[in-house]
Amino acid sequence: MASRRDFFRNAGIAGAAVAAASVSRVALAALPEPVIMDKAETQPPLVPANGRPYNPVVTLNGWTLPWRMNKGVKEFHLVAEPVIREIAPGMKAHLWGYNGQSPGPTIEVVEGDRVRIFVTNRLPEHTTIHWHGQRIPNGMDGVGGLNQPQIPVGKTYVYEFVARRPGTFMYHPHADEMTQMAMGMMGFWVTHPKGAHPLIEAVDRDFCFLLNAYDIDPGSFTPKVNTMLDFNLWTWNSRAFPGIDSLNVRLGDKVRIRIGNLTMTNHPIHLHGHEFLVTGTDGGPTPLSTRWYEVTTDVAVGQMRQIELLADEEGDWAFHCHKSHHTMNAMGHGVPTMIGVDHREVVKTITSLIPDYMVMGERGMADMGEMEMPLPDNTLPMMTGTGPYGPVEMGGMFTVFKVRRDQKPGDYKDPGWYKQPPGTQAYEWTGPLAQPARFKSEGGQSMPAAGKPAAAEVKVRKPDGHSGHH
Ligand SMILES: [Cu+2]
Repeated sequence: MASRRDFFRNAGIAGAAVAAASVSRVALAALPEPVIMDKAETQPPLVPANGRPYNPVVTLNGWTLPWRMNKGVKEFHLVAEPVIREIAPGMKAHLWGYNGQSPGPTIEVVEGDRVRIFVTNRLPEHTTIHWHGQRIPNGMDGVGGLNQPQIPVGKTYVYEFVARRPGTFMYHPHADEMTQMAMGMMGFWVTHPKGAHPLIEAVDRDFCFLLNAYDIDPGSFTPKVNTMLDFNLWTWNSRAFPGIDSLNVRLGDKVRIRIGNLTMTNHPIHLHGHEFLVTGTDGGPTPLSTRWYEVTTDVAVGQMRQIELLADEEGDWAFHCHKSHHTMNAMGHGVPTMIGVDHREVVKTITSLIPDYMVMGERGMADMGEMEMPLPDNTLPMMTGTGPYGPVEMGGMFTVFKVRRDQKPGDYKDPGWYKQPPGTQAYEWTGPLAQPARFKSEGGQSMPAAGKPAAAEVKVRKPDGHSGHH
């Protein structure tokens, strides 16, 4: 164990790849020693120590797997194994992943590289790895039973191919897929272009992460693997807000963000304060004629999107999935809308019967962000996080894109909260309020209401507690 830890200290934390010189001839004949990560924080970019040069990516709350160069072949060692992943401070999940974390480490290579990946199976069942999006020999495609036998428990298989196409890819099992992906088995893959590429621009910062989702009951540790759509934790690289690190850039940086979706629903990913171009998919770089500016791009199931922008507006800009229930953490379902219902008296009665009963949302749900209900062990508040001006009332797929004038080139550290210059922040109006002008007829001038319909309100509540459609 000690040697593995030393190896990791030298290779991973120092941010340097494993140089061929550091590995003995004897070791080269054997498997590359697996590098294990024990942290969930964003690790610094892994600057390549050998092979063709490239500008490395930064994996949000993740890391890049070091390799060894063996006679011109880049050798990686992935270990599929049970892991404990911190989803956010206060909640840990028992997942399956690779090399100590879920998702597994990012693999970065260069177009034309010959790559050899040793995959050791330390799971309690068989597995495989599929290299999503890549051009590879059919026998390396990793569909268990179709392209290869499953990798049995305790065995190591070798995948070897040339990374033919530059772009943004991912990897995941193609064996007992629903279970293994629900448990967190996945990772990112970036193939950098060999030299200048007409459709791939050089950028100052290059981020990547996977969209994933879990169904973990509050108070428990292991995802339910038979859930089809009703997940309750919406995560980026198996982290939920406020556990997702911010993306920290320098004013004027060209920024690329690569996103892959391995959940079972689509995610409209939205950035504040800037416009971006979709410059690539898992099919490769997009032709210039197909690019237009967006502030939201939908990433469908099994898709990857690569976006690029000029970070030319200073500030703390929200960056999140635009499905509002994806910026919330686990909550009880079937909670009725209580806005406008004053149930203070009712509560007294109910509390005498059910001591833990709690009223939710009679003035909207913002109370939840402020109060943070008492929680069972090992879960996250539904809405949480505190910014410089109060509760942020978020969860799940939410973080902050921080643009700073004084961020040093190559410095990915969190610069803290942005201080808006005086006179550039929304403020309270304290003058008199004018009465709004109103139309006299309710139907408008061209179509006045003929007669008022009788006021009626229908609420359907089924006996099992699920509300019907209103
Ligand atoms: Cu979403």
